[in-house]
This record gives sequence, C-alpha cells and structure tokens, in this order.
Amino acid sequence: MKPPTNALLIIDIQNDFCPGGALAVAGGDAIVPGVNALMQDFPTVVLTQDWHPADHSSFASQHPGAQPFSTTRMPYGTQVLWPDHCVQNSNGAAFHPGLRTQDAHLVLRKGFRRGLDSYSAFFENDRKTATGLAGYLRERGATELTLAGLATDFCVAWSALDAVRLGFAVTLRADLCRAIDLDGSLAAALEQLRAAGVDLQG
Ligand code: VGL
Ligand code: ZN
Repeated sequence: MKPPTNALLIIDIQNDFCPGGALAVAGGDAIVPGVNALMQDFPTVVLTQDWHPADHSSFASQHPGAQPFSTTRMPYGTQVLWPDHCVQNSNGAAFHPGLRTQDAHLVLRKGFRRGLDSYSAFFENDRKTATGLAGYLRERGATELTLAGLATDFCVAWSALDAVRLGFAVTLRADLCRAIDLDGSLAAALEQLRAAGVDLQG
C-alpha cells in the first residue's frame, strides 16, 4: 500500500468507451485487469463517470446538420461534437462490468449540465466550474496523483493537466490508458503532458 499522500484517479472506464460502445476507444477494455490490480495499492481511489443528459450540447445530434467528430463554437470555446454517449442511467454510462468498482472510495460524475461539457475531473470545459474533486483530495491529504483510464487524449489528459495546475504531483500510467486519437490529438496531448511535468509511465 502506498502512503496516504497518494491517490488514484481512474477516468471514465464506462461501456460506451469500450469496444461495442457508442464512442468506443480501441482496446478500452484491455486496461481493466491492470487498473483493478492498481487499485489495491492506493489508500484513496476515485472513479470518474461521464454522465450526460440525453440532450447534452456536446452531442452532434443536438446540432442540426452537424456530423459527429466535427467541432462547434460554444460560449466557453471550441467543442468537439460527439456521438450520443454516456447518457444518464443508460447501460453505456455504466462502468465496464469487469471493473472492481467496490474498491473505489468516491465516484465523481461530470458533464451533467446540458450546456457545458466536462472532460477534466477538476473543472468543466469553461475552465471555471469546479467539480469539487480538488477539495476532496486535499481533505484526504493527497498530494501525489496517479491517473489511468479513458481516453488518454481527452478526459485523462485534461484531468492530468488540471491536477498539475492545482499543485499535485502527477503520474500518468500510459499503459493503463487508451486514446481516441482524433486528428493527432494523442501526440498533441502527450506533448502537453510532458511539457507540464507529468511523469509518463508505462
Ligand atoms: C470523453 C469525449 C467525450 C473521455 C468523454 O472520457 O475522454 N471523451 N466525453
Ligand atoms: Zn462525454
């Protein structure tokens, strides 16, 4: 077991991000056994759950004529338009059935405001609306965070970059992440993570 200053943040290991899901990430399910094993080493374990209303503004279906994976301007900046995914209470929003959710201490939902997406576990995409996770981790005494999950180049990267900005020491288990890789987004994310001082392992 790692000392109490360590916390594990597991991002969005949900059916819709696994093969067969609405926004499937290649090999998304392959990380589940390794993530389960990793949970046993951490005194604080947090799972995040992408959790959208059926009419969420990040869905291409809500923008007449828009194709999935195109982009649009939102009041808070550029937003990728996704296929409908992780709709609240749907099977797609459920955690992968092999994930040992019973070993997690907190489940943090994000992306539940219709007009505002949330890739990061710390701040929604306006970069201002806090989820409360930083306060939780600080009250638990965590100063060092390890991240794993889906997808490397969106929710994992945005969470890791926010964690650095908030003053946490951040390790990313690249071997326990998988990427969407939209137009070079994986390479760009890895470059940003390195530049920010994230310890990329695996
Ligand atoms: C994610 C796109 C849309 C992710 C969530 O978990 O990386 N990506 N919603
Ligand atoms: Zn989403």
